[in-house]
Amino acid sequence: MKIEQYRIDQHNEGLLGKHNNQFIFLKEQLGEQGIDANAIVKTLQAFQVAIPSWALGTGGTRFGRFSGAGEPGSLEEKIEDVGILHALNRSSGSISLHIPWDIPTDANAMIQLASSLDLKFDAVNSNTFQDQKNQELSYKYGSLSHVDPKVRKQAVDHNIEVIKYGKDLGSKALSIWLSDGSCFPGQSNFVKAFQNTLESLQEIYAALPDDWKVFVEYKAYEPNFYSTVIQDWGSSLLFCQKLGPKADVLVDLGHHLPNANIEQIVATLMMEGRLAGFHFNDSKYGDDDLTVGSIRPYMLFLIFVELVEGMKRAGKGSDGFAWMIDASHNVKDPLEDLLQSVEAILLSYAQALILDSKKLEIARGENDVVLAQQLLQNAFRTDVRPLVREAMLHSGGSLDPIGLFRDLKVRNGLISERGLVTVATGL
Ligand code: AOS
Ligand code: ZN
Ligand code: ZN
Ligand code: ZN
Repeated sequence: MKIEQYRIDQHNEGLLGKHNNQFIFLKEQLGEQGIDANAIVKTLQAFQVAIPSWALGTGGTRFGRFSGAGEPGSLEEKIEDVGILHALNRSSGSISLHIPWDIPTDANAMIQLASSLDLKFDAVNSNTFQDQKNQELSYKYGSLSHVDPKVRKQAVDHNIEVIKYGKDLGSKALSIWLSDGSCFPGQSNFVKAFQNTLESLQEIYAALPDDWKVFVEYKAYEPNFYSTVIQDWGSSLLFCQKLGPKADVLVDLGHHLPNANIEQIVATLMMEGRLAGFHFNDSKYGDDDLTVGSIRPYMLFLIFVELVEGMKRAGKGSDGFAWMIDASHNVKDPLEDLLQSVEAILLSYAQALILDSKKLEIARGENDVVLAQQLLQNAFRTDVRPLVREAMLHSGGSLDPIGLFRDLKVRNGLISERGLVTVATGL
């Protein structure tokens, strides 16, 4: 199933009058504040967020899973699904694969299919948090940190194999999320676990092609509930610093202890030039993997304020970082949900882009706390949806991606093509 351009254009025609009125009104308002709406639209158009292959099917919890239908059963179908999203919003131009959930047996065919849909391959993800069929040694007690060097070697070899798959697809980064840790006090020697992990990571690092990066993701807890080897941004940064310049810290929003000041973490990592990018999602309690912006949109905005500042300081555009959605959904259509997530990311980015950062700096210098807060909240409370819509329109996307997805009955089309296939994904 492919969404033809004329369908998008036709649908846009009906919405254009209303959209133009809203955009012109906002453009005038912003113009009065010295902000160039067209420049912001261009910046938004350049922002691309990767879609993980595992978010395209209905997720579940350890209590069960309520299947969706017409979900992708093969890598080809996963690529096609991301193609649908990208056709609609023109902001989801890449797919992130998880090995061995997605083994690209014919890399050239996958590249061809992806480029016919205007897609690239984002970072490849390794998996040493599960045992696979016919796997010789178990990861029950860890992988890169394991007490047994043979298990560590197996995990290192797997990561090196993932790099090879990624190379064939044109990926430029390996993402490592390590579930290693312990469930009970006394189970693990923290120092040895760190050192074993470092040695393993060093071997993986040595196998990275010159133009590659390795992203080191941290997570406070789960599946281990007492300790995690790479538990926080400090541990992750420490590993990256010891590894070298090709290693950077990956921030997954759901991987923090409650109430952590994530925007400050982001500012610090950017200051050090060690932020790899993001796994976007939202959460109320833990690693809930909910739709981006559904619970704490103000926090997401504050994070984007730091990102915009950090990008300016580093002289980098949004293409200098790896942005990905890492969410999973139990009750929604995964494609509709991903459209909501991408929109939420762009909205926060747009709000951060209209912030008057010069005035903010002056207010800070004068300890004018009230004004500083007001500047932030003015930006956050501005309805920037016309900017995001204009960006999608200019890139050939839809003014109302979810509306069009529903009008075209895309899910029904996928069900008739694929049947009631469902895939279990998400952690
Ligand atoms: C797990 O909690 C992490 O977010 C990882 O990024 C993981 O590889 C991904 O969510 C797939 O399960
Ligand atoms: Zn993640
Ligand atoms: Zn996670
Ligand atoms: Zn998760």
